[in-house]
Amino acid sequence: MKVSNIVTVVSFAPFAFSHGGIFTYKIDGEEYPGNPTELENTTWTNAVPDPTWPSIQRQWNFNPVYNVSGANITCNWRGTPGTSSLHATIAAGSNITARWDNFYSPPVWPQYWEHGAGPLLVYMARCPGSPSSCTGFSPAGSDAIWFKIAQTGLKPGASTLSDGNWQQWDLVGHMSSSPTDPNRSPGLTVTIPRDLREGAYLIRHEIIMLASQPAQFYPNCAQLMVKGSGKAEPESGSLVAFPGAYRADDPGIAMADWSISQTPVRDVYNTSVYPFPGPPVWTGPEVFEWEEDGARDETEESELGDEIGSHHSEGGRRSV
Ligand SMILES: [Cu+2]
Repeated sequence: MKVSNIVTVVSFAPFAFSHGGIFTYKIDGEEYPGNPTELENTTWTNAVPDPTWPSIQRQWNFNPVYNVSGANITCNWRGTPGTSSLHATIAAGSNITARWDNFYSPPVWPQYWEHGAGPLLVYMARCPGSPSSCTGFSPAGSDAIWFKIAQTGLKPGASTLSDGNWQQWDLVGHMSSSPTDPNRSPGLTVTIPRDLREGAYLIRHEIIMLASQPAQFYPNCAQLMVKGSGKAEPESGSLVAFPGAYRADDPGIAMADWSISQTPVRDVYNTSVYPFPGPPVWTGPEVFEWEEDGARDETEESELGDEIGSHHSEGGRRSV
């Protein structure tokens, strides 16, 4: 009896422990801890967010979301702010870095993400009011308020959809095999559009895990107070609702399958193009001028976030 219990636990552990989410955000060198309390205080399968935890992050659950039409696709479960609802101040044009953890217990530093195959996508939504505030605001599927600011899929030169060919693998997961390497999981850095009108915004990071049927979605939301003199707001064609932005039969979602990492690679995964779900990336009204007159190169930093935004802005295709 005892032996069979142990065997069960050991064989189940890799699946039970290979989920997770964002555990920290970094802006201008300042660290904003996420809301991991539910993972430390309760069992893995019965996680309950602690609403008293002060954080910029919305409450969330460690398990993946499977239903693109359900309420949890918006900002995970519960997706609501805690009683201490904080906003992190960030200047338009600045970078924010998110780092993921699979919440192995005991925690292993540096933390990293277990999955490899699938894209990373980042959205923002302006919260209502004047001045706008995200406290108490929970967007619904009827609110077409989300715009995509960045997405990244396959690594340059990748020719199949196997695990190690994705940016997910390097940025948030397995870049270094040494557990003590501080660069093991550098996180995902993106730039807030530099002309974005100031105000309170939700930022929604999302990992889609494609080595599963159906696909697994890991959305995490956090509250930002964007400062700046810009006046830009995304046009309606760039705005989508969650739920609503995705369909289970979108090509980049429907392709999900456990066999994605198997060799030999199935024909359908023998490709250098990943069809991102959702709208095109919106980085502000000037992006096309910059590309035409070449000034973009002078004004853009070489930050990863800009690369992600600009290289993937045309119809969601990797254009490296
Ligand atoms: Cu998982």
